[in-house]
Amino acid sequence: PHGPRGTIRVVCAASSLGAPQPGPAAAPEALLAAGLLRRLNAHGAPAEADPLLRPFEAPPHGAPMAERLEAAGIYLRRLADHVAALPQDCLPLILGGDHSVAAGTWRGVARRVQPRGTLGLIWIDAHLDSHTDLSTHSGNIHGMPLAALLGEGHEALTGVPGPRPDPNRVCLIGARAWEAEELQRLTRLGARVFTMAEVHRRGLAAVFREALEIVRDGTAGFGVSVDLDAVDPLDMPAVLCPEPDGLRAAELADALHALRACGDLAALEIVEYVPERDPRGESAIRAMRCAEAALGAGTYLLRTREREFGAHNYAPPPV
Ligand code: B3U
Ligand code: MN
Ligand code: MN
Repeated sequence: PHGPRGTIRVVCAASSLGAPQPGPAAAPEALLAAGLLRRLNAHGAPAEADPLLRPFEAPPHGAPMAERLEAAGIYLRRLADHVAALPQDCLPLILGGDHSVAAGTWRGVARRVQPRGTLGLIWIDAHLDSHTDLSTHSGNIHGMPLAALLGEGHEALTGVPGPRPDPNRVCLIGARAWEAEELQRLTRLGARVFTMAEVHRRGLAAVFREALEIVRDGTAGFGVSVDLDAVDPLDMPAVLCPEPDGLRAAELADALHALRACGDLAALEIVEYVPERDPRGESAIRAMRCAEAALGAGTYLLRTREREFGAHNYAPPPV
């Protein structure tokens, strides 16, 4: 009994507007070709994919920042509108693209949650992504989306329609490479940064449990944004900016498994995969395992299926 409702909706944010290279725009197609929908189905998570959402205008990667910001701003508004308009009882899975797409994704998701309250956010990343156009060292927009979501930075990014997440309900996990301005900003705003050092000390399971408590406390739902560069390059070399000493892929999938029990998971986002750096497809499989772990048969789907068929008529599929 798999209808269009109570399903995973895959949103293909095929943009590299925020990256120094075009690679990540090819990720959604590559992951679908590698069997993402079939894998989700096999895990009891009926899934369907929307057509690719590509930028209409993409200035060259070396273009001045003002041009890239303008193009990104137009794209992010389209992406946010697309996500906001998805049916209430589907669970969006947003595939980047580089991480700049998050500045659209989470405004759109926050609009879906808004009638019930605010949105919490878990940001799993080697980096903090909390620069503005004024503080950035690299000029790359994928280093700015979290600051933008929290209301700081260029209007092209901060002005995407939708509520901001409460910074006190934002947690970062896996950070190990940042510039001082970013950490200062997040500390001032009140976000919780679980660095890689803390993950090593306490273990990912304990850190993830605490992060879930923070983002679910007083919110109407929460999202998880997975930048695949959070994973150690030994396991996940096919990313734009590999940083040594990261999470093990299996450890991350284990932690994400906890999301199956979260009926208030509002969306999952997976970004920064670069297919051209993955000739044997191993990084793709590990990326897809994150989605399977988080979105396989569990409370979220059970709840939406119950809504569709009535609690007494619905038998969950075998896992
Ligand atoms: N903080 C650096 C590095 C970086 C951020 N996000 C990625 N890399 N993927 C910057 O470019 O802003
Ligand atoms: Mn990132
Ligand atoms: Mn990153």
